[in-house]
Amino acid sequence: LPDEIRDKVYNHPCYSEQAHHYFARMHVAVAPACNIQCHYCNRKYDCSNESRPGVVSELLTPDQAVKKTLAVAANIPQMTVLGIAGPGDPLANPERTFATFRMLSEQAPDIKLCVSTNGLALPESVDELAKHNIDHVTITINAVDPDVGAKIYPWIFWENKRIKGREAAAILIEQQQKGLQMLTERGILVKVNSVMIPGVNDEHLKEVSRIVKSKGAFLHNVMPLISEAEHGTFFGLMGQRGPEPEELQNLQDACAGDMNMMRHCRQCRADAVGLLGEDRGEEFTLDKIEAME
Ligand code: CLF
Ligand code: SF4
Repeated sequence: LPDEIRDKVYNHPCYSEQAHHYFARMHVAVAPACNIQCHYCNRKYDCSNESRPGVVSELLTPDQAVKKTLAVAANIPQMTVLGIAGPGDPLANPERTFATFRMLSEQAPDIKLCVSTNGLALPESVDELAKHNIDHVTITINAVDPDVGAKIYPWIFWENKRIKGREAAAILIEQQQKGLQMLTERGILVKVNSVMIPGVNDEHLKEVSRIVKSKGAFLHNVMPLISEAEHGTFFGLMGQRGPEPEELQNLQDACAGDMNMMRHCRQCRADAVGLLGEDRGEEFTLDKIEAME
């Protein structure tokens, strides 16, 4: 890797396979609202942009989030990255998300800031992201074809209107691709997350991988749809299954021909704390942090 990129990834546990053994990340759940609807989301829980659907995260104000981040950083020295990944879409909550980033870049300049988004509001947010020295942005891209997208996204909220169907998917896809290009032009590393939905976008994700690579995405993370009855339904129907581990691996292998693939994602929750795969969130809930003071 060129030095400039190595500097950005060596201590980011999601962007470097190596790093995830030694460096930790934490999420603060400051972003409750969302501007789109995904069929696999039931809104009561975390965004599966990044997070395991079906978990309720501790929702914080920006001030509480800063307090929590500083307390965790004081207790977990390997904590290098603070991410905002839900429970809704961070960029659909710009005041809360950017207030958190602004305070942290002043009070804890050594912590890297990271964000994950569905991409609808990304183009209008790129300047602000760059202002906070954000080097890592994840966009969840499940389709590049509006006909496929329409099967995944029933509607978006766009220019004060609810738009449905193929038209909605086309706008979302255009915004995602535009945002991706704007970020890579500025040297911001982009990871693309895709949710693999058997029979809906599984074959199509190979094309997604080729296209995002050609636009400069650094890493592609294909995650399995987690479908359990209590997490809601897909298309309003019970029984949309998630992929088998072997199907997921075959797709990751097929994409790996032209793209760096992330294979160590743990689909962490919107308030996760610690090394990937170890969740220490329970040790650092707000009441426990207040009790430490
Ligand atoms: Fe969080 Fe996401 Fe940043 Fe990582 S998680 S906002 S890029 S700091 Fe990482 Fe978790 Fe997988 Fe996300 S393991 S769900 S890829
Ligand atoms: Fe749910 Fe996330 Fe989709 Fe919004 S982007 S509808 S929070 S899964």
